[in-house]
Amino acid sequence: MSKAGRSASVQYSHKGFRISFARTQVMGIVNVTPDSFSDGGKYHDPAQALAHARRLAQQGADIIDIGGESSRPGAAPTSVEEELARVIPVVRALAKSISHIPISIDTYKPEVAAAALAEGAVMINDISGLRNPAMASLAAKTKAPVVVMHMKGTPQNMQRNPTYKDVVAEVKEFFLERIKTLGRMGVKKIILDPGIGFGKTANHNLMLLNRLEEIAALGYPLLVGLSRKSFIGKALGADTEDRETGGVAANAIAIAKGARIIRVHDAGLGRQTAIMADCIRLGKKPVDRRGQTGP
Ligand code: 8Y7
Repeated sequence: MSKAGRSASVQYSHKGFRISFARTQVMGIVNVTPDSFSDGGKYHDPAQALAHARRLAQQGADIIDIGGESSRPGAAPTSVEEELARVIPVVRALAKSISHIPISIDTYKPEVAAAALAEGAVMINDISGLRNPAMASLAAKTKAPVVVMHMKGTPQNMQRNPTYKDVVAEVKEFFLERIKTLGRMGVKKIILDPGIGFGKTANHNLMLLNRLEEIAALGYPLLVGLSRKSFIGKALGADTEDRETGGVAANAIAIAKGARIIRVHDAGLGRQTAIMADCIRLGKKPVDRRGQTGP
C-alpha cells in the first residue's frame, strides 16, 4: 500500500473511543474564550459553551474540540489558572452529557491538557506541535492521540512578515523532526496539521493546500483547520460571516488531497462536506457514519 494510502486505514483507539480515518472526521469547534476572532465571546459562559457543543454533536460532529485561549494573531497569552477555569467545567460537563463523542482539548499547556484528560478528554490538539517536552511526556504517558500542528513563531509574532523558501518543504521538515523526536519519546498516535493561518501569508496557505498530498504522503492522518479563516476572506473579498461556501470548497479539496479531519465551526456543513467528498473519493456511498466512534 502507498504511504498516502496507509493513513486511510489508520485508526486511533483510546479510552474506549475508536477514531477511524476510513472516513473523514468532523471536528466541531467550541471556543471558551472572550476574544476568539470568528465567534468572539459567544460561548465564554460554560453553559453556553455546553449548549453549543451539544448543537455541534447533533449536527454531526465526530469530535468536539474545546479551547480556552485565543490564538488570534497578537492575542495575549492566557494563564494556566484562567485557562483551566474556562475549559475544565465544560470538559467535565460535556464528558458526562455527550459521552459518545470524543473530546479534544485545544491547548499547548501540559497542565491544562493533563487536567482535561483527567476529566474525560480523549485527545490533545496542540497548536505548538508539542514543542514543550512536558506535553510530549504527557502524550507518551497517557497514550492520548495528539494533533501536531505547524506554526512559525508564536501567536504573538507569527503574522509579522512570515517568509519561507518553500513553505511545503519547511512544514514537511518540521513534521519529520517531530515524528522522530516524539516517536523516540513514545508518542505514537500522531495527527499532522499544516497549521493554516499560523505564521503564513494567504499564498502560503493556498500553496500548502495545493500540495497537501505531499504532507499526506508522510503516512499520518491529516487535519486541516480552514473554517472562516482570513485566506478565504482574501480569496473571496468576504467578511468572516460570508466565508462558509469558500470553506466548504476548500475542505472538499483538502479531503480529496488526503485530509481526514476537518476542523469547523458549522458541523452540519462540515458533515455534508465530508460525506460528499468521501463518496466521491471512495467512488461509493460509505456505510453508516454513526458507530464509528464511541465506546
Ligand atoms: C487551528 C487550531 C485554531 C487549526 C488546529 C481558528 C486551535 C483559529 N486553528 N487547531 N486552532 N488546526 N489543530 O480559526 O488550523 O479556529 S484557532
